[in-house]
Amino acid sequence: MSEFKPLVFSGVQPTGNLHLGNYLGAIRKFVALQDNNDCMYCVVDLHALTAQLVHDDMPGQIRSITAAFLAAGIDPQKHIVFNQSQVPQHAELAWIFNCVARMGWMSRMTQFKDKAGKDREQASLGLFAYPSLMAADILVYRATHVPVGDDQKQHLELTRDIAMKFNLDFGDKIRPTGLGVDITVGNEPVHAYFPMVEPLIDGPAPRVMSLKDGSKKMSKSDPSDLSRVNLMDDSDTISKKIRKAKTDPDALPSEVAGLSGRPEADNLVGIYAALADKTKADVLAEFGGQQFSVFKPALVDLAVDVLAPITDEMRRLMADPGHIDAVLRDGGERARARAEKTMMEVRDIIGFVR
Ligand code: AQP
Repeated sequence: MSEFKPLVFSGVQPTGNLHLGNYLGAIRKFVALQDNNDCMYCVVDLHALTAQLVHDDMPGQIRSITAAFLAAGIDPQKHIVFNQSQVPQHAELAWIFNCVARMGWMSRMTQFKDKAGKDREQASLGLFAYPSLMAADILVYRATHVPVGDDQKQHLELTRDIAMKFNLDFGDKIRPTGLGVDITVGNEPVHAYFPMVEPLIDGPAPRVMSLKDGSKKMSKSDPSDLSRVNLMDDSDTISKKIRKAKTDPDALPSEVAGLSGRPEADNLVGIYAALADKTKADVLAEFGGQQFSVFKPALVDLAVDVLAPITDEMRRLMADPGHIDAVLRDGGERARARAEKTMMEVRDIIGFVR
């Protein structure tokens, strides 16, 4: 093989209502990428156990994320849509990566620190090892590109570190198999089995912030429902949340530089730009000098225009769980075949007898 075959992979946890941050940071990009790429989109249900072990309605949560993928426009026939627990090879590779990753690397993960809170002794081992499973999710398909929100950037850097250490540690074993690819990392030539993944984080809203506090990420686990627009919110609720969103008293600036030091204004302009497929500069060219009393209703109209068809389609799909399960079963079967191919090679590289 002379180079890695391009492949897009990403996942979303079934841990609650999807919100505008998940949509703009991840799902909208998934849809855009499917025109020119081979894509795999995964409901990462094993990861959901790190947030909370027992879920009231795990099947419903998995189906609702799948419905969001389909309602947003992902084609499960051309691409692969599946849930992680149907492909046990993710967990197998994660164990190997647990042995590759170093405690020091994992201890630096800010998401673990945020989610574990003050009482780290009580955090689960799974929460600590989460990024190692995420690396396995991606690399079990030797995926090359990963669309995610900005909050996942550090985990993707760790994925590269894990891939690099595996490639270097097993370099002498990879070469005779003929399975590796000659790549250059920095100035160093490496014979790599696993690719160095490229994060796809760009766009005007890589980190959508809370509607109540421009310094906090919009998040499923925020106790205030007013902090986020959920994909299942109806038009009145979207309108109420955006009208109540925190802002400052000044008019919008005409230049992007004028947004600095104004996190709430910056966030709303970023959301508008992402929903309209424009840049922040375009949005400010239209609304610069206007008060939020003018901008917010325009943002409400745009958000409702974009989200309402997705919400309606999600509701329609959720009414037919049998169809969603069939999509996941079909995707799971195709994903397992790809993952098993990688794992046969990895087992040979390591030297497990089979
Ligand atoms: N606020 C955000 N802005 C942009 N992208 C975001 N993502 C999440 N929040 C934002 C992206 O959505 C994808 C799926 O995320 P996830 O559900 O797997 O996990 P998460 O990042 O932990 O999401 P939440 O909503 O913030 O959940 P909690 O509250 O449980 O932590 C990822 O690509 C993520 O970057």
